[in-house]
Amino acid sequence: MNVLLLSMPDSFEHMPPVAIRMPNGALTSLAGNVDPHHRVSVADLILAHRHVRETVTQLVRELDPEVVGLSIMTFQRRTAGRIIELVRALRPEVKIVVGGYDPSLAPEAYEDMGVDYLVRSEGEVTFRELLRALERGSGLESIGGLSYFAGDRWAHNPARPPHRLEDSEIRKPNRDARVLKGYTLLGRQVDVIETSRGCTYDCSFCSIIEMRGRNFFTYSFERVLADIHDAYDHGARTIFLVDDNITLNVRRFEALCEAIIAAGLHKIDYFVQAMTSAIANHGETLAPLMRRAGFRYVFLGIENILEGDLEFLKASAKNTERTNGHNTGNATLKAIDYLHQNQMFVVGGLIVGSPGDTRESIEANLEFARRYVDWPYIQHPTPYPRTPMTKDFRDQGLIMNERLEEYDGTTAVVRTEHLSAEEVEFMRWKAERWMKVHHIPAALRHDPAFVLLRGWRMLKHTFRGSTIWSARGFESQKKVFERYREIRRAEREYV
Ligand code: B12
Ligand code: SF4
Repeated sequence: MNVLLLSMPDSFEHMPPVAIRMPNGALTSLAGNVDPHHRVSVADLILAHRHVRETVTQLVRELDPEVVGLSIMTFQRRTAGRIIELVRALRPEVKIVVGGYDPSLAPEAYEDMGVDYLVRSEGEVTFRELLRALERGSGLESIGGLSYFAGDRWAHNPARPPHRLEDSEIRKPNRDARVLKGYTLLGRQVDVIETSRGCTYDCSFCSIIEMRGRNFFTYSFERVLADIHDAYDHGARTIFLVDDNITLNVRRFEALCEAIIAAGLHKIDYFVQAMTSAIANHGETLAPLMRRAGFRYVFLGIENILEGDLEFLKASAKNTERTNGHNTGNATLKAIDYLHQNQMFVVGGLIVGSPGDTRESIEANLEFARRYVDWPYIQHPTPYPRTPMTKDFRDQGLIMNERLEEYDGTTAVVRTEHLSAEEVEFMRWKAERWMKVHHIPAALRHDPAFVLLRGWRMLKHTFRGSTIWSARGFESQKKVFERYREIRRAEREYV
């Protein structure tokens, strides 16, 4: 069968396509796991975000797919709906399959969107079985994790348990299936790889637990190294490890760093997400190893520096430092220190705008970011489907905005007990732009050609809404913020 897999073009403030265009790891993994006789094409629409309609039209005409699959996050739901309409208009008989976080956690939202099949949670085996059933014309009732339109109603088969990843049933991704070009992270070709799936924590803002339960399964190092080699052979010089929480097993992570060094793959730049507690409690051995293995940017899930907010986010445990088996406070500063001592950059993941937040508590977090993080990744709590936090916000009547396309993490859609959503967003926006400017010298040293050629476009993007008048102080920052929000609204019209 001819299969076309699409990821959505919608991006958010901290991943501007002018500098960052990352592949979606789910689609190449699906492509690598269908039966080999199918012809699968993968198109990451972030690579064509200004020409979505034309690109999808051309792909559907040229590739003539019988099945089109879409990978969707919640803030991309509206764009997905428009793409589904377009594909249907171009090829009315096509079978449309959706998967990813949003369809898995809000399947009911897709029942009237012109979709034929919905794959819940992990997709490799379910999608493979679905294609087999479509080819043979056999029944769908026995395919775990599948929902489908059964003539007059939607049927939801029982869930498929998370895959243990230990056998070789889930094969490596198929990167040859990609049909668009231009992946980049600050000028270097970027790719994504996975070494594990799952997490055993239960942060209230995170979708992972509802998506797959609390568990942690790992791929063998042999597979991981082969995957890194494959990404390198396809041109990647920066690799993002998309594991939900690779630092759950620190000893394994250290062994992985050693394996990367032994395999000579440490010339690549790596980017990873980590818990502060893991880095603080094991940094003495872990951080130097990470550096030697090529890790350059570490996204730290700091979430918040104030204990009250951490409790609301249910993120205290993963931010706790331990000494001789006893809790000895917040792990953040120690973790940052270990990373900096080993010449790694900290991408500071913070969340501001929880119910109890005041102007002072938000400012304390912003000041912390100014002083200690190299690249801010500050977000607002966002009520994604079925997270525990969503229920809290709804119960307290604090959700101010139901336009899901604005649920991109940097648009405040909830208010606090003390501040409006707009005020919270304004405070973050005003502070964060300047923090980003401070990282330019470091980026210049590592990627001079990119920064010299593209730096001004990145700055223009970061400061969009500003004018000569506002720079000279003749216009208030509130006015610039309003203009920025207008521009942002227009950017969201991808199709
Ligand atoms: C890595 C990651 C990123 C990377 C993305 C790299 C990339 N291009 O892939 C970065 C850091 C850039 C990122 C950014 C964002 N992310 Co993010 N990210 C993740 C993370 C940690 C892992 C996702 C991943 O790649 N998993 C590995 C792949 C193989 O698994 P998968 O995507 O789940 O796909 C499987 C199934 O879902 C299914 N499937 C998926 N698509 C499809 C399609 C079809 C047709 C089928 C059949 C099946 C299928 O099959 C796949 C294979 O089993 C998750 C989860 C987490 N623990 O936090 C969040 C997560 C996906 N991100 C999330 C969000 C909100 C964002 C941001 C909006 C803001 C933010 N919080 O950072 C931005 C937006 C990015 C953008 N487009 O601009 C949310 C999504 C919530 C939701 N309900 O939509 C998550 C769940 C985190 C959370 N807050 O809970 N993210
Ligand atoms: S530690 Fe990370 S992956 Fe695990 S539940 Fe918390 S935010 Fe999600």
